[in-house]
Amino acid sequence: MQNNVVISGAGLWNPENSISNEELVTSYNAYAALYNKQYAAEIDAGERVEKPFSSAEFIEKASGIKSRYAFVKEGILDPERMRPVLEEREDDALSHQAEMAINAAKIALQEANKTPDQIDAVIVSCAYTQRSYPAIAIEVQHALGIEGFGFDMLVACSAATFALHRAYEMVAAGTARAVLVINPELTSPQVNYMDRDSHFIFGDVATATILEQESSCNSEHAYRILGVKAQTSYSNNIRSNFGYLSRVTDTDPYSADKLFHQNGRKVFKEVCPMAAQHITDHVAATGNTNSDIRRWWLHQANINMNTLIGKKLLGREPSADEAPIVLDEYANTASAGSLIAFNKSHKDLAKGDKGVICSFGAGYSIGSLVIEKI
Ligand code: CO8
Repeated sequence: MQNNVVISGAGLWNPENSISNEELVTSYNAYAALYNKQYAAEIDAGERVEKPFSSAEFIEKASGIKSRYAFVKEGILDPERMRPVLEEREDDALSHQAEMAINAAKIALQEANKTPDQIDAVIVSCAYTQRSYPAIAIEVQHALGIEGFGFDMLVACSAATFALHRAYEMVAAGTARAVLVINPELTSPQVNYMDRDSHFIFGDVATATILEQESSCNSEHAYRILGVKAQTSYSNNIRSNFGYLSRVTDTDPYSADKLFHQNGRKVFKEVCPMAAQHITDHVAATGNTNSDIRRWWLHQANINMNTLIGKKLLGREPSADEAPIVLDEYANTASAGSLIAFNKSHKDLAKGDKGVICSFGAGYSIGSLVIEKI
């Protein structure tokens, strides 16, 4: 006997600081000019590669990104630093990621009409956690006064959807009455702001979602989960070698391979057909066809990817109302993109409208939920 499971609340929090393409390109180009001047002799001798210049027009055209939020802006735009400046906090102070997570969680709790005593589990799921243990989820659980248990999950781009799947299973099985899933995507510390190909891609944000039994739901906007589907297929095309072994492999823990890097063209080519097929199969498995879907809350990595996937799903380009885009304001926020889109555009749906939340990217990983407004 399975419980019907609903999404009963969603929360979105973004930092105050925004960085435009123009600001980012100005600082990158100043850095590149400094670099090329400093290593002019080696570059002339063919021993070192000259840094190419970046362009705001390229970024917007190739990705759809116009700006991104940064948890801390200081340092990112400094050509002598090219990474944010975060202060280290004492062990007994709230951690950076827990702070982001709590900001989003409070909104989700309010939207779901739930108090902390009605939540049985907390999952913090994102592309990176700032420490191995204790789990950020347990810190959040403690700070919010939630009983039960919490744990962290890392699934890169699909961290949010895969965590929603785990929450769905717990609520369906009755091992938790309600679960709080949070995605504090603090990506800026892992962005290589010295790499023209990727310096513009990511932004910081936190999303949170409450899942609970349909029988206990008393929120204004709730969505029954009709099905969940996940798929992974190993690929090195999106990779970060950052990890705890750097200390013993005697390698530079801050070298470029320890930061986000990708073969963007290959990712584009390989992930789009996989994602479109995955979604079509999933929608069919719930007894629907793609034309029955009122709204598509898709992963937000690149606007051209979303257009292509939309065309494969519908046989035509989806409208902004059907498949909302948040990339322009938020950039790629690792796993949170589809949920930012959900947060910003779900309240206008009518009872019976169906939608798909879907992530795709690093791993490769694809995760989806088919939902219906109740
Ligand atoms: N300014 C000017 N020119 C540039 C720039 C720039 N900033 N960057 C590249 N170029 C140049 C290239 O060098 C190239 O020049 P040439 O033709 O002379 O070689 C030319 O522009 C075209 O470059 P590309 O072929 O690379 O350009 P694309 O049109 O393919 O666009 C994109 C590049 C935008 C990266 C695109 O390929 C893309 O978005 N692909 C999909 C990427 C994707 O989905 N990635 C998944 C991201 S992973 C994720 O979502 C979560 C991971 C975990 C989180 C990590 C947090 C840090």
